[in-house]
This record gives sequence, structure tokens and C-alpha cells, in this order.
Amino acid sequence: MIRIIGNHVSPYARKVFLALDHKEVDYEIDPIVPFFGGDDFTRLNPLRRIPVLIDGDLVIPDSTVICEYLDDRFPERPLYPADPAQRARARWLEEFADSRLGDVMIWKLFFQRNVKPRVWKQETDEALVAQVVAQDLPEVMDWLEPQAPAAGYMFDDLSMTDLTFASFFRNAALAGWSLDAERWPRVAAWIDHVQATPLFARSVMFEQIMLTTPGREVAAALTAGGLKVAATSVRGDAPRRGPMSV
Ligand SMILES: N[C@@H](CCC(=O)N[C@@H](CS)C(=O)NCC(=O)O)C(=O)O
Repeated sequence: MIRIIGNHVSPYARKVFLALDHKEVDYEIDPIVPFFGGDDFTRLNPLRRIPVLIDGDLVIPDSTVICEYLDDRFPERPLYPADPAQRARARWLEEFADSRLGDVMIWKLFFQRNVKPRVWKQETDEALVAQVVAQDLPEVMDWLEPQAPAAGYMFDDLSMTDLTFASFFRNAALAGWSLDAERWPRVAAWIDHVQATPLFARSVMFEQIMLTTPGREVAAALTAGGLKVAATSVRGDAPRRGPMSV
């Protein structure tokens, strides 16, 4: 069975869970927090980042590479448009989200507000957060607003573009940022539409379990929620920074 190393708080791992759930593919999860991965985690992904997919002998890190693999391996209910031009645009938008929204919403905002105090027991740099909210986020949003669909999904059907952006905006919300629907109405309506799907709501349920359950009870809580949790884990003990950690 396919195994995913990662948990539903990560926007990158969430993308993969959403893709698997949309395609109704059976999988199990090793819900580690990446900083707590042990040596086996480093062997599987030298970048020490989640998600990592294991499918038999195949080990693949990186959310977009994984999602493209899943679309190739399970072509039912495709998550990338068939038309070449739309497909290229879907890939570009996903890359923009992974790198630029990742930079602003995850490495700056979510890291400062959530990861730093929780994992590293350090204070949030509020000056940096203020600069992100005043400058970086509006720049990103101003570019994104005319790209967003007038209604519904980005393309004819639900795609990785929708799931990816909804996933990053979820983390920005967890970090306390709320999207101004008057200033960026198209993006607001688009993200609301995707986040309101039962598919997305289910991922938020598991995210909340991760955020509110003591570590030793997480596996039981995720199982009770309907996930298959792997019998073994690449979890280690003390947290450590990876080669690309901020
Ligand atoms: N490009 C990667 C990025 C994955 C990523 O950065 N994951 C974060 C969690 S949100 C992580 O594992 N961080 C660990 C670290 O920074 O050391 C992907 O798309 O999967």
C-alpha cells in the first residue's frame, strides 16, 4: 500500500492527501512532524522535508512530483487539465504557490507564528510578520487577483491548482492572517469555494487532530477519524534542523 510520510498541517503534505482522497486511492500515513524525523527519514529524503511517498520500491519526495506521479498512476479523476496549454498553466501556478506562497505564507508567516514557538520554543519576530502582512502578502495577492477564476474552479474541473492554493491559504489563516474579500474578491470567492468542499473539510479535521492531540495519542485519534496509520514510523526523538530549514 502507498505510504505518505507527512501530516495534514503541512500545506505540501495536505496537497498530497487531497489528491489521494479525491482519487479514492487507499494509503497509509506516517504522520511525523519533519523536524522530529530520525535517521531513516534522512535516508528517504536528504532534504528532511515532508511529504515523502513510498510505493513499493519507489521513494519520492516533493509534493508536486508526488501529485504528478499519482495522476499518472491513477488516471481516473484527473487533477491536471488535459489541454496542453491549460496543463502548462496549471503547472506554473502550482510552482508559483509552492515557491512564492511557500516563501511568504510558510517560511515567513507560518514559521514565525506557529513553528518557531511550538517546535523551537523561540519568540515570533513580529517586525518580520508585520512586513510580510504589509508588503509581501499584498504584492502576491495583487498578482493573483486577476489570475483567479470569476467563479468556480480555476479550470473546468477541480484540479491541483485549486487544491494547492486552498492549502496554502489555510496555513496563512492558521497563522492569523485573514484574506480581505473586499480588496481581493476573486481570490476570496475561489478559495472559499475550494475550502468548502467535503474533500477539503476532511483534511481540516485531520489537521485539527494533529494540532490539538498530544503526540502519543495522535495515531489513535487519526485512526478513529478514518485514516490508516502506518505500524512503523521514521520519527526520531529530539527536533533537528534540516539542510534547508529556515
Ligand atoms: N518543495 C517541497 C517543500 C516541502 C516542505 O518544505 N515541507 C515542509 C513542511 S511544510 C518541511 O518539511 N519542512 C522541514 C524543514 O524545513 O526542515 C514540496 O513541495 O514537497
